[in-house]
Amino acid sequence: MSSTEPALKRSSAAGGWGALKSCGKHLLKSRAPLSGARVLLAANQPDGFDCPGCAWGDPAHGSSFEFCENGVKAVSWEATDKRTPPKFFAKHTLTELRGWTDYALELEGRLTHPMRYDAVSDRYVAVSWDEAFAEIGATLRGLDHPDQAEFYTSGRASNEAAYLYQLFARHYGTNNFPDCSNMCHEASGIGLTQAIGIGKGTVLLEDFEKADAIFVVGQNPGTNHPRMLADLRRAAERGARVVAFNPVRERGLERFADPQNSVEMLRGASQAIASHYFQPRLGGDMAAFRGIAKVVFERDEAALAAGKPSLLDRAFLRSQTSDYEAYRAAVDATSWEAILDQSGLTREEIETAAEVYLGADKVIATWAMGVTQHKHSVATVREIANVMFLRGHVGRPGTGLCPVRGHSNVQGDRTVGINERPPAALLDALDRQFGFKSPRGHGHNVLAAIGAMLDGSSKAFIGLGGNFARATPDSTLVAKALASCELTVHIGTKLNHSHLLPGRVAYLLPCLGRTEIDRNSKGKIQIVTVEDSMSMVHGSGGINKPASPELRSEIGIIAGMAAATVGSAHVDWAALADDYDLIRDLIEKTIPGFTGFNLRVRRPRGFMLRNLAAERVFETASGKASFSFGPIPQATEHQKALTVDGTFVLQTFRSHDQYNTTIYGLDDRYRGVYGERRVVFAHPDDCAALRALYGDRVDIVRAGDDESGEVAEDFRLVPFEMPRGSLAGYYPELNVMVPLSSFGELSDTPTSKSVLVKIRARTARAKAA
Ligand SMILES: Nc1nc2c(c(=O)[nH]1)N[C@H]1C(S)=C(S)[C@@H](COP(=O)(O)OP(=O)(O)OC[C@H]3O[C@@H](n4cnc5c(=O)[nH]c(N)nc54)[C@H](O)[C@@H]3O)O[C@H]1N2
Ligand SMILES: Nc1nc2c(c(=O)[nH]1)N[C@H]1C(S)=C(S)[C@@H](COP(=O)(O)OP(=O)(O)OC[C@H]3O[C@@H](n4cnc5c(=O)[nH]c(N)nc54)[C@H](O)[C@@H]3O)O[C@H]1N2
Ligand SMILES: [Mo]
Repeated sequence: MSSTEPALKRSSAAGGWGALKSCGKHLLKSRAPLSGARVLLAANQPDGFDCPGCAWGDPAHGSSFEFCENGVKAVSWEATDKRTPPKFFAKHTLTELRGWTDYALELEGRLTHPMRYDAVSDRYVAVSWDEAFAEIGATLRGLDHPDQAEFYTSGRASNEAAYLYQLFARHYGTNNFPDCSNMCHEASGIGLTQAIGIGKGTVLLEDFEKADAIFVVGQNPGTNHPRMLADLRRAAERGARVVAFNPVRERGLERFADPQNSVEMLRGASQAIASHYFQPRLGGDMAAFRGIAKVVFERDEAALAAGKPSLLDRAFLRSQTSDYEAYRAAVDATSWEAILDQSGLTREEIETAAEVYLGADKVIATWAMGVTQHKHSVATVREIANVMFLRGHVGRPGTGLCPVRGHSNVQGDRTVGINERPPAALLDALDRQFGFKSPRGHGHNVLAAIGAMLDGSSKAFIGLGGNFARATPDSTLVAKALASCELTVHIGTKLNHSHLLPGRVAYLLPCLGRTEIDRNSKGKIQIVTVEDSMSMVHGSGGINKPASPELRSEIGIIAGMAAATVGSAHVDWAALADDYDLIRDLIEKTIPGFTGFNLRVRRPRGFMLRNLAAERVFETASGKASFSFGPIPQATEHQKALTVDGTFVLQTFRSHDQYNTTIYGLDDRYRGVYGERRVVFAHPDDCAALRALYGDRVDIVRAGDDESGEVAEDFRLVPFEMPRGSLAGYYPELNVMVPLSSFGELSDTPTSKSVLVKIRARTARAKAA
């Protein structure tokens, strides 16, 4: 790379001493050293709690604590001994608090009391739970129609909480379930359902021990799925190829030092992870995979011509797939010129990737937000599946499709009914079980919910966790949307920006976190369950004393609101909240796959939900694994940016010190950034050119079709190994740049990984400040 910049200061390997040091720091900063250290030992243990850090699976064998730096941060952040009691709110108006960063807000610690917004003093004031439930119920009942209410879920909610939540909303009369997954893996769910008949991955953790090649596409596991890195490392050690596709050179994908390996730690050694690292243009993955398919077909033809056996899994293609011929024609019709321009890779690179693919008997493909947050994400997911079908890499040990989920229970929430387009079978089952009539019309996803709040057709927002105002695109508009509501209710553990945008009636309801002991009225400890990325369902029980005696579980809060809104004639909400086994019995009766739920979940590692695609039973329209056969996009945002002078394509990603909108610290160690978050990464040559024009600190302005003139002010340019014409910066600071009008085809997912922007000199106002 032609670099005009000094070498970047970056730690040499992911994990290692840097990770250990960082853990100690976070335990201290969160003021949770003692309970924090104890609580860590219970993470992902059979009788402990499920780590809220990510959705990666737990090993089926061996029970030693899997060290994970970012799991430590997630756990200790919740186990802090800092509190935001009513007297904190007495001191600060919401207007004042809106001026704080989310980092500062969360640093204040755990919420302790149910609070109601008082518009006269512009403050939250403590109320009793009963008062809160009564007014929420009355306000919901007072709306003209249940479809005027939005029931948002963040994917940390347990199966039991999510099930009760959807039951409440459907009983009340709406399917409005905007969900964090709308901004996350929606394209994976849709693309996989089309391709293999189920919107989940087909891979078990054991498959990583058998694969010969693992393609990791659009994902930064070193930061976001550190426990996956351990599996990749083991695979690399036994000689499997790990092939990374990422425009940005991510340290965590390159090298990893295992903090559990003392010899390695002392020697400062580390293991190379990726055997191959390809840096496509943003949104260039579909083209790259199409290129791989092109090479595979070429090589197959050559093999056949030479009288050798076919390189394809002909038996699988013939008997178990549909539209193979159409796909083949689509690949033939795609020119190399288009593939190379869109992917930004060279023909040699694509041939190398194809050779790894062809050289492996068993291949796994994993992916995350680098694939799902573009306009053509569903098509990209399907293209990955297409390529995997060619050699039968699904439903065979050591092979499979693996969308790596984000929130620790985002997959489970969907399984138990958080779905704005519910299947009729689910609604029928609920109606039969409870004797009410569920609403049949489609409800709102995140984008539709924002639209409805903005145009006044939705008037109530209930948030089961999450930080809606910060996680969504177009932050300025979304703030307006929330504040214009008749009712806002947020169930959360710590204060965040969404809580500071009250509707006319507004409540902030504090709940137990996953690490905390949840006792029922008889003093019995209750457990909840979650489902990981490998469809394993297991129990989770807290071990810490609750942050405040006033806290209720999410389940208790939902039950309280529900009883006050729809009454208890059809559902005995209080009984369910007092015994989660009863909720699991209802899940067993109404959701397929949960036979013997209460028994099976108490087994040490829980149980796996049956995944038919993993058994090569494909519940698609054709009854077969289905190839897609559309063209690659005419032009990606990155290609467009390269043709317009001064325009860049921006992706928003996560730093090493954050969990989504929760900021743990201001460092991004693997990318060499310390003590700041308002940075924008660019190719060294782009960076030098921009600096020459505007200096080191710049503003970022929306470009493309968007005329809003939104500006993100005061970012420092940082050179990085990434393609020309692209920029990268942190979510959520840059969410103001993501327009509501730009979203994925079929998925409606905001295009957080490809936004057209321009760079300009700092504004006069900011310069003066
Ligand atoms: N510590 C920690 N863990 C987390 C989270 C967290 O914030 N912090 N968040 C959780 C959640 S909800 C989720 S969804 C996951 C997110 O996990 P990731 O998907 O790893 O999250 P991002 O940081 O958004 O990183 C996306 C990666 O994709 C790359 N990328 C961007 N565009 C493209 C593209 O067009 N093509 C390719 N090939 N690559 C691209 C980026 O350079 C970046 O490395 O992590 C979960 N785990
Ligand atoms: N620009 C841009 N935007 C993005 C993304 C991106 O890559 N770029 N990624 C998207 C993705 S993948 C996702 S998943 C969404 C995430 O969107 P959300 O899920 O809405 O956001 P989080 O930041 O995970 O939510 C954090 C809040 O959850 C609350 N919380 C924490 N633990 C608990 C708990 O146990 N119970 C309850 N009730 N509350 C709790 C705390 O109050 C905390 O402030 O953001 C999306 N937005
Ligand atoms: Mo996510």
